[in-house]
Amino acid sequence: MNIKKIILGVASVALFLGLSACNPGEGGGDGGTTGDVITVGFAQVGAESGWRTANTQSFKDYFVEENGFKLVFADANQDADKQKQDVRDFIAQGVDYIVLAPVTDSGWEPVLQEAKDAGIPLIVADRQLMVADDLYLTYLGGNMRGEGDTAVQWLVDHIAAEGITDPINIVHLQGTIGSTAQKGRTEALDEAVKDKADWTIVAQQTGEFTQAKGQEVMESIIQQGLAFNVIYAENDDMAYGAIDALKAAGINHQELIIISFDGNKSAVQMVIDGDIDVIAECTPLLGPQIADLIRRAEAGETLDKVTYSIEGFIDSTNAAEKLPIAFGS
Ligand code: GYE
Repeated sequence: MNIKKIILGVASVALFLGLSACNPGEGGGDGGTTGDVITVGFAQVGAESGWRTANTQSFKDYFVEENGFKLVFADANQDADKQKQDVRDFIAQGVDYIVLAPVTDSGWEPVLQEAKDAGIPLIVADRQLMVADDLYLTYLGGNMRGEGDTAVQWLVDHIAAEGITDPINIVHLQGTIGSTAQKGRTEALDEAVKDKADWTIVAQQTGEFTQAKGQEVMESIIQQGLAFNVIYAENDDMAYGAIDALKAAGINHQELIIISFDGNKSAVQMVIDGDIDVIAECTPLLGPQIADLIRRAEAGETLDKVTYSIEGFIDSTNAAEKLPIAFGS
């Protein structure tokens, strides 16, 4: 079942890099402002994945003085409680804007209310929040449920195109439980499985978006002797870890259908090499686009509440063309 064939249907769309119009030195609220420079506190999730590293770099590269910004960076180390404290520290410092990439999506009302009371606009980036609209300025990032649907639809099309009649037994490696990245991608698969008599999730466990945990979980699944022919890994790093575990156990991973998310350069190369079958894209290069939103807010524009990145999928039909523009390493 080593099948890397042409998938018709959904056209994949180039990553939206969205370089903003240059308008440096504009505006700046009060408190924390140095001259015309806008001080932005960025509450980042952690450093768990290649996606995250590229995301952090995108902010650090763009939010510099020559672009009219000063970045104050906080790393929550994947700890949702620490992250709430990080945001409170930004409020205490009186930064001009807060950008929050939330580890998980709940329990944010009190902190967001505090930011609002302090008059500090807060932009949610990368992962969404389950809060009332008036508690934040805007959201920019991936449509996680959409990405999950893209991956599931690819599998449906693949099964049809290849005439696969075997039951579909899926190992599901989930991201950080309670993050919208996990919830959206998981819901898409769960719903699809509910609908299809011959699809089964044989194991569903978090690998916390890390390579090490992805490998560990896969090792234990192999030890349990479960039969599976599909791996649905909610990011590239867990897919790398799972593949390492399969190789170590002498299982030919190229015989399986491996589905991943993100689109790091090495993962795109693995699609070309036949190690991964499809990646649902998710761009981490959000820094310049967030800067653009801040400039527009400074200019008094009313922003859309939600802006989703343009995302498609990467498989054998387009990986070679995606490789040179892929993020990270
Ligand atoms: O897919 C994963 C990272 O929130 C979209 O977080 C992000 C996810 C991304 O750790 O690699």
